[in-house]
Amino acid sequence: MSFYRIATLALSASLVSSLAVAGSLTGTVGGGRGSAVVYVNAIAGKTFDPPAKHVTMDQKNLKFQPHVVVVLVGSTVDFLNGDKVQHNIFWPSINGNKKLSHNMGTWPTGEIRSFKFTQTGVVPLLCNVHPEMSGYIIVTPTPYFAEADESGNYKIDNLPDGQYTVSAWKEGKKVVSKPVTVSGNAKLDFSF
Ligand SMILES: [Cu+2]
Repeated sequence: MSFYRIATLALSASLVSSLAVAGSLTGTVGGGRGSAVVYVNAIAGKTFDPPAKHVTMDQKNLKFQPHVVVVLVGSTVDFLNGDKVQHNIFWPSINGNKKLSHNMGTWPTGEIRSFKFTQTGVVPLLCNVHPEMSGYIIVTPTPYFAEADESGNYKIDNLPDGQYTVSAWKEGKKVVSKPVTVSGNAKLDFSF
């Protein structure tokens, strides 16, 4: 095979990879302070296995840490009490559905209680020992999610080309959803 033939083949291969069937979805979540999460809703014909590894939500210095945890539906969250005092965890609803409320109980330092989240949506975490404590679990339908940074920028990588509904959650606000067509890299902004 000639050098040119090999070079041509290499060039075609790189063209193919640059015409990748996936890209990044980027944008901003505007509307003031507070945590924000952006996630892709269903991807037709695809299901996603939740990670075997548990995600930890700590209660430390009388705060949920981190303030927001985002997990794929089916994931298990380990709720750790990292403080020297007892904490409780309960949520009054999931996605506003009070039938999905749950009280995990109250437990001492160093102990973990786990919960597998099988419903998608916003889980507002509270502690009935410390009414000022607040945190969130955001349970997403796909692994294509991102938290916005302090400036409101978000980036979801390796999103396959396609047409999706993308949702944004911002603390204290109702979830906003928008359609987007992804072909390579795409942009989508949200404002609250
Ligand atoms: Cu507490």
